[in-house]
Order: sequence, then C-alpha cells, then structure tokens
Amino acid sequence: MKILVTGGCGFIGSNLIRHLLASTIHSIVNVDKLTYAGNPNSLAQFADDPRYTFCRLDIADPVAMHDVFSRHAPDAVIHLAAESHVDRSIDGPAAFIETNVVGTFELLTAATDYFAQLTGDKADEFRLLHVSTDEVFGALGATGQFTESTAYDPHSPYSATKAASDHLVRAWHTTYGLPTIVTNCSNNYGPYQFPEKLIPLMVIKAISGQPMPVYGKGENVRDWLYVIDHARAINRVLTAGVVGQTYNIGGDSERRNLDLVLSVCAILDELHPRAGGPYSDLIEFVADRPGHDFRYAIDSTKIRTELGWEPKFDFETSLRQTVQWYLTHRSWWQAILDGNYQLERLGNATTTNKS
Ligand code: NAD
Ligand code: TDX
Repeated sequence: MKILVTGGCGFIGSNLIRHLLASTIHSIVNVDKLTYAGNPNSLAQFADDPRYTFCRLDIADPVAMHDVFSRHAPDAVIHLAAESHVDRSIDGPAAFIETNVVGTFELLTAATDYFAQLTGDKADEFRLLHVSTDEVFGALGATGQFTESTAYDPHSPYSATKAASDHLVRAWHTTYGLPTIVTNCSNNYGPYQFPEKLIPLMVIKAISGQPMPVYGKGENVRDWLYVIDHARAINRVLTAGVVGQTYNIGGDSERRNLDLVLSVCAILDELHPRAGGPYSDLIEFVADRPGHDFRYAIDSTKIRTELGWEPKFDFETSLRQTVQWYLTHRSWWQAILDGNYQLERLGNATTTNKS
C-alpha cells in the first residue's frame, strides 16, 4: 500500500512513518514543507530506503499538490501537516489559517480531482484520513469526557483552525464523495517532539539548570497518549475505519500539569541526579496562557468497541522512556536549539501579530 503522508517530518508524522515502514506492506510519500517544526533528521534512517520518498512542498500550493498526486498515485492519504503549537497561534495566527485551513482545502481539492479518475479497487479502497485534535471540543470542567458527538467549541486560534479543517474534510465527503475519515486525539508524547511542547521543554530546561515554567497554578489537565499508540490507532482506522466517520483516540492517562512535571523531576532525579538539590526546586509558576483550556479528556469507547484498538503503552513506563530518550539524544534537540528557537516563552502576547 502506497501512503501519502503530509507533515511526515514532524513529531507524530515521523513516528507514524517509522511505525508504518516497520510493516513491509507500505511505501511512503512524505509531503512536508519543512517549517521550523519539520526535521528530516527524525527520519534519517530512511534516506536511502526505496520504500520512502520525500517531497519538500507546501500543501497550500495547488499546482504542487496536483502534481504529487499524479506522479505518485497513492492508495491513501494521512493528513498531519499543520501548524500545531497553541502558544505560537496566540503570537501569530496567520500561518495557522494558511496551513491548517487553506492548506487542508488545497489538499482536499487535489485529492478529489485525483480520486475522480480512479476506477475499480483503487477507487473503492482510497481513503483520506485527517488527523485532528481534541482541542476542537473546547474545555472540560472537573468531570466528563469528549465523545465523537460533543459539540465543537474551539478556543485558541490553533484549535479554531483545526475545527475549520475538520469541517472542510467532512464537507468534502458529503458534497464530493471523497472517502474521508477524521480522528481527534489527545496530547501525544514520546521521542522526536519539538522542544516547545511541555514534556521535552521541561526535560531540557531541567538538565540545563533553567527554571521550569508551569503556567498558572499547574492545575490544568491533559490526557496523555503515547505517540506509538497513536500511530497504531491511525493504522487501524485507515484499514478498518468506516468512511465518513470520526474516531476519538485517547490514552486514558489524565494528569494535572504540575503532577506531570513533578513526575518528570522524579525521573530525572533518578536518571540524571542534579548537584544542589532535587529538580523540583527549578519549578517556577509563570503567567497563565491566555484562554488556557482547563481540562481535556477523551472517551475512546467507539474506536475500542468498533475497531478493537486500545492503548497498550503504560503511562509511567513510557514517560520514563521518553525522558530517557531526550537524555540520550542530545544531538537531536541541540541541533534545533542551535537554530531560531532557544526555549523562550511563547504565547504570552496581549496583542496579535498578524504576520
Ligand atoms: P509538528 O508541529 O511536530 O509537525 C508538523 C509538520 O507539518 C512539520 O513537519 C511541518 O514542517 C509540516 N508542515 C507545516 N506546515 C506545512 C505545510 N504548509 N505544508 C507541508 N507541511 C507542513 O506537529 P505534530 O505534533 O506532529 O502534529 C501532527 C498533527 O497532529 C497536526 O495536524 C496536529 O494538529 C495533530 N495533533 C497533534 C497532537 C499533539 O499532541 N502533538 C495532538 C492532537 C492532534
Ligand atoms: O512551558 C509550558 N508550561 C506549561 O505549563 C508549556 C509549553 C505548556 N504548559 C502547559 C499548557 C498545557 O496545559 O502544559 C500543557 C501542555 O501544553 P503544550 O505542550 O503546549 O500542549 P497543548 O497546548 O495541550 O496542545 C497539544 O496537544 C493537543 C499539542 O501542541 C496540540 O497540537 C494538540 O492538538
């Protein structure tokens, strides 16, 4: 099966491609613009693999997208390319509109034109799987979970653009008959995550002896999903999911941010002891994120009962392995920090930079 993956040089995309290529039935065409978050080093092991093709392009470029479909004739598309960081969407939403909304529109247009000329099994089996987020559902209070029928209520520029893209994908199914499926998942963690995100940021800040910035009081709750469990779920939905449907994917591992950061500190105390006291001494409470969603939690009953998927990675073990990965892959993240980003606070803006 030849799969066109968009955003394959990002965190989830690179882990997904590694997961898919571990099964010999797949070949991958990876379409990625290589924004600040795209990192070919994450897939260096496949540079000479005949099953892997990399195309550096922007999904918002209609000519390039039509060309990639006609040249590679994929059996399926998994769409991950996006601007993905909530804090950056507060500082500069324009790129989120351009990629998440316009880019998804151009991808859908190219995919629909391509699909229209498919026949037989190739047409029957074609799928476009759109990878989205639980943030489209807004924020929960202390109780409850998001289901597939929870009303959309996005709060950040990021989640608003992801919500728009979900609606476009569903509209292209009902209006043009494109065989699409949408997944909405919770916070992923694991290796190869850009260090602006909570877990790698905390590990790197800690071992660099810098303050570890917890927003507000650290009481916000996220539902953590190991990235390989997410890759397994995507593969399952692609092969067994019902066209036109949505599937929620969650890790059943809710943690308050402060408790998660304390767990990271405890793991580091053991694996990489700090002279001068425990890592938790570095925790600093900082100004909250504007519009900070209080709690996310996913009800994944549908994918469990209908498709037989469930998370298989235990949170405590996988968090420990993830911390260990960042300790042993310093050159991977150091190369990022040698560029334009040095772990600075993002998303604290009171005004919007439109560019
Ligand atoms: P990421 O920021 O690590 O990677 C995004 C990738 O998309 C990068 O390789 C980047 O170069 C590429 N890209 C960006 N704009 C592009 C464009 N215009 N054309 C082509 N490529 C472009 O993101 P991630 O964390 O791997 O997330 C992947 C997808 O999963 C996103 O759609 C995101 O909304 C969704 N998601 C992520 C999480 C999470 O916890 N990370 C949770 C739920 C959903
Ligand atoms: O320095 C920090 N301190 C802090 O307290 C950072 C970067 C974050 N936080 C808090 C904010 C959130 O409550 O930690 C939590 C997680 O923050 P992020 O890693 O920025 O993730 P989040 O905003 O929850 O969004 C992530 O999960 C859903 C991904 O970035 C999205 O792409 C995905 O859709």
